[in-house]
Amino acid sequence: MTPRDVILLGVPLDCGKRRQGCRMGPDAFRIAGLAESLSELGHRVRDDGNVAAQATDLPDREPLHALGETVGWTRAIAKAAEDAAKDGMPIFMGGDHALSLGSLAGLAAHAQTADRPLFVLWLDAHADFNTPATTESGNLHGTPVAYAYGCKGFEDFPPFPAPIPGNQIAMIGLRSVDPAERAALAETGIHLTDMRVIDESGIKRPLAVFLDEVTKANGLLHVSFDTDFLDPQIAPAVGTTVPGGATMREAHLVMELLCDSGLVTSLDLVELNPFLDHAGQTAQLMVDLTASLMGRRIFDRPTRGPQ
Ligand code: HAR
Ligand code: MN
Ligand code: MN
Ligand code: MN
Repeated sequence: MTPRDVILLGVPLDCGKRRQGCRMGPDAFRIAGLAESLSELGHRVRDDGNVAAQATDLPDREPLHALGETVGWTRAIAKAAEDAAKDGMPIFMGGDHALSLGSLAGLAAHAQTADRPLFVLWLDAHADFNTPATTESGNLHGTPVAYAYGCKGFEDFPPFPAPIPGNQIAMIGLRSVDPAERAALAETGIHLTDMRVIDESGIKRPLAVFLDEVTKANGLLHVSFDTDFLDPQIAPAVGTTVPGGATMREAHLVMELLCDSGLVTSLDLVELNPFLDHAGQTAQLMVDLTASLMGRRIFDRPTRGPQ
């Protein structure tokens, strides 16, 4: 893989849901050796430290959890994302998935300036397609894709720059989708790959179809990796575990194929809750998956098997 200028941005945001612990994520990724793993692969890595939460005087509004704080973070992260995207490949070390309200907004602004379409790959058990109006939990980590798609209901947030059309969004790994999300998704054209499709036909095909579209459009590609995409047996450090997730090899294969494509321009690593981890196993797995995305290989392809 061609060496990249990687910019690590810690985002200790924990306000997207009630259960706390994701704010320890950035340090867990650092301690698990994210920067070192990427440097070893030949990339130029810069750790810009943590993004600071931005104060806001927006009051909270029931039943939403921590609305004001989340809007403040969204502004701060969007600014950091837009700046970092000019310099290289940002990797956002979360933090819960509310982080992506900001990363997507900043990257969409960057894409607009670069005059290229922004594509989004959402690796997640969940669709995160609720709006502040439809969410039953009030947890805003369940909303970033709806914000980026331009759904109504986000009036308290900064207007999303250049909403992303459905055919530029793919979700892979789905196994927990709320009724309101299912109804809303039906009309969007978003590429939906649930776990059953993966069971029946493998994870490679839906990914390849989407990557083809990114290539044809000369798009930027943002990958948003929710730790709960992975099966909880291999990734226990998640507040909202859903059984039946991606296996170790399915996840590595996705990252290896993304690496081969050369298309990825930014990455979120979110929902890691180190407080729930077993001796750093989930943090380490997320770092290893990122290394696969950035060029770590068992062998160079094509591999010669037994003749
Ligand atoms: N759909 C549910 C809600 O909106 C659960 C969302 C959980 N989201 C995450 N990230 N853990 O994907 O509350
Ligand atoms: Mn998510
Ligand atoms: Mn999730
Ligand atoms: Mn399409």
